[in-house]
Amino acid sequence: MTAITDFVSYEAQGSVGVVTVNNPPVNALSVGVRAGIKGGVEAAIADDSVSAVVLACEGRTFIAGADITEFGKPPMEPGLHEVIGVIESSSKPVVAAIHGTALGGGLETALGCHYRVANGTAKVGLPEVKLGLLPGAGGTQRLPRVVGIPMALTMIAGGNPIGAKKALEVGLISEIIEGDLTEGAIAFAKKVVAEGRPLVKISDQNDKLEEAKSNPAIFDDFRKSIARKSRNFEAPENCIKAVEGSVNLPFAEGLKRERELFMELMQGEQSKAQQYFFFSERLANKIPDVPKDTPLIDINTAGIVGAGTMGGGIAMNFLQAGIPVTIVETTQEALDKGIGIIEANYAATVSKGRMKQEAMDKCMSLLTGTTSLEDLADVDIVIEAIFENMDVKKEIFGKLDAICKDGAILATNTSTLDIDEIGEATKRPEYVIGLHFFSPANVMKLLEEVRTKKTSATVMATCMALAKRIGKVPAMVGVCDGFVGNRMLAQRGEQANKLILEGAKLEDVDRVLFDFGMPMGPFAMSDLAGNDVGWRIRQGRGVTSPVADAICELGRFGQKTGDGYYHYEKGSRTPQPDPIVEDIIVKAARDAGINRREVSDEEILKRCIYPMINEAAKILEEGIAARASDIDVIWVYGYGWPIYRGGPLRYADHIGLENIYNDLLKFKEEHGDEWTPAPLLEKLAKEGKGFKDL
Ligand code: 3H9
Repeated sequence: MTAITDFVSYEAQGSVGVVTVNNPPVNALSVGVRAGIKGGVEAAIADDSVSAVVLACEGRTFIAGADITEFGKPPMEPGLHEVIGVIESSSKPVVAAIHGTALGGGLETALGCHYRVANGTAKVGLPEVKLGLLPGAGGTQRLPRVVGIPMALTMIAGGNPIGAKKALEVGLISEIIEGDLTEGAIAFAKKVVAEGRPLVKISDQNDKLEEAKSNPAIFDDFRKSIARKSRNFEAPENCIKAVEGSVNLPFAEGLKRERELFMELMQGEQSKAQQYFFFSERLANKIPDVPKDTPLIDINTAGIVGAGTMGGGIAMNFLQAGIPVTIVETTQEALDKGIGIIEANYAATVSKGRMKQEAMDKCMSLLTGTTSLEDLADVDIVIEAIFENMDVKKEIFGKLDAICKDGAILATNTSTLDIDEIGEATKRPEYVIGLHFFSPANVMKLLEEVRTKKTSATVMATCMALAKRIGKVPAMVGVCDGFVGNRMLAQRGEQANKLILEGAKLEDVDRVLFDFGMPMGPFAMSDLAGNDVGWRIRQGRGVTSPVADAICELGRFGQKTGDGYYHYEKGSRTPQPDPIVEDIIVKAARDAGINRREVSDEEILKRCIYPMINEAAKILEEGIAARASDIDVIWVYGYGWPIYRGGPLRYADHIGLENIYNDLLKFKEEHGDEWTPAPLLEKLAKEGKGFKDL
């Protein structure tokens, strides 16, 4: 075996030269890998003892793409185009042997090969769009030539990978290899030589482009089909334009077009924010004071207390991950209702073709309902998901502590209560943790994990790993009112309510935040979640909010009652401004002695977002969140903050903390001390720094 570079080796195995990449963890195409593949393939071409080449990878995956850490740095030779050029123009057939995930530049490299084989669990895709980019090494020109325009558009502008079976069906790979992949790929390469099969250069193949040539509307139809999902994103449109280039331009020109469109995105703010977010999401997984090798508790079974909307949604995550769940309710009626809703949710997914009936049956078979807490004696983790009442929660945790086996984790889904206090209701406070799921719990990706002063490292590490297993993105925070997400949200809600009293129309507040990129504004969101939820919390705390309370007093709880801040026609979710609500606002303003005025969109945006940023600075100072980027993860995955703005604190850095600080001072002058800049924000602003420098 010859080492070509530190990351790539070459070995002739009989008549086949094998080029092997070994750059853990994901074989990203750093410069050493690029140089190694180029050198390896050149060595094979020069090696008279071999008549074909296999490109394979060590470790858990084939090449998962360009090395994202190299982005933004000066380019280093050889570029990926050059490497792929050497492969494609090789005089000996090159076969890519794919396992794990061939993604981005990894798939583009494989598309430069004359043939591709994969094992049965492999996935292939071009996810660059998720980094705010497009495939920049020929992917937008080669993929359409293999799978046709409609599928290429879906894969490139959508970014989701496909499995080996599908890849075989559409001709993206030639064979699925059973058994040892490299051996299978070598045998395949020998077959190519023995049968005198051609050196398939995808760049020469144009047949699959014909359909789009005769039907150019295919692109606009596709644009329309993704318009809602891709709102405000720049990358999907550039992806479409690049694929259009594959149809309208010769291959070499198409590559140039792809390059231009790629560079446009690479230099833009959206892609930088999305790349930042990629690493932030992975960083959030690591808790600074919990060592990487902390032993984990085996989680093979889960118990859930409460089969309401949250409990049911939480249960679904575990069931889909193949973890048996015992769900507890106080009455058989409530239990049947809760289980019925879980079943109906799955059935709806099956009917939309997004889940197989067998998968649903498997999930339902893992679910056991009971009205007895005692049935949780043997589970490895319990998640309590009942209504927000400290006394009741403490009583339940006391009981669970007595019932559950030693070493079982006791978690609460509370979004408001002091989990330190809940932990003290047990004799095992180090096993108590908050697992705050976001509604709908089976859909939203965020899991805000809340450590108490006593939660053990093992419990934290276990819950971080568990989150990944059940398809969630975790971020660890500390105990405070509202934790991180809702504490910041409360600041926004307060300003939104003040703005409508001062004269802003509530539909304008919602529009400004929607246009900024949020899925909806605060009032539409409240109508969706149920205005009664906040009303109950306010009543419990003895606080009032004139407009919100007046709306609830009229039974306007939101979409579920057909009226809230907006009116909703029967069966419709479209909010319609309602004069009754405008009257309520005008009256409340008059009662409070507020002179209403025109409020600009700019003021709405700043007044809603800057107090969140200010609050986040306090959260960081208090150590409630370990990193600014964790807060960004919480807002993107828990509240739909637009990922192309990276998160509230990345956005703050983009605007500049000095600018935000000056605006806070201006608002303080106009509206009072609640606008006092947080000391951390003030310090960073004065030092000309950002949250990124913490
Ligand atoms: C591209 O290819 C552009 C080209 O078209 C054009 C070029 C001209 N680079 O996710 P994990 C790190 S754009 C550098 O926890 P998993 C990651 O940060 C690229 N590092 O593992 C983490 O580090 P750490 C297109 C990378 O098993 C560690 O690897 N490709 C890269 O859950 C493990 O990652 C993509 O967008 C990278 N490309 O998932 C694929 N990828 O341990 C991006 C990962 O220090 N990657 N790392 O936290 C993924 O989707 C997932 O990582 C993957 C593995 C599915 C591969």
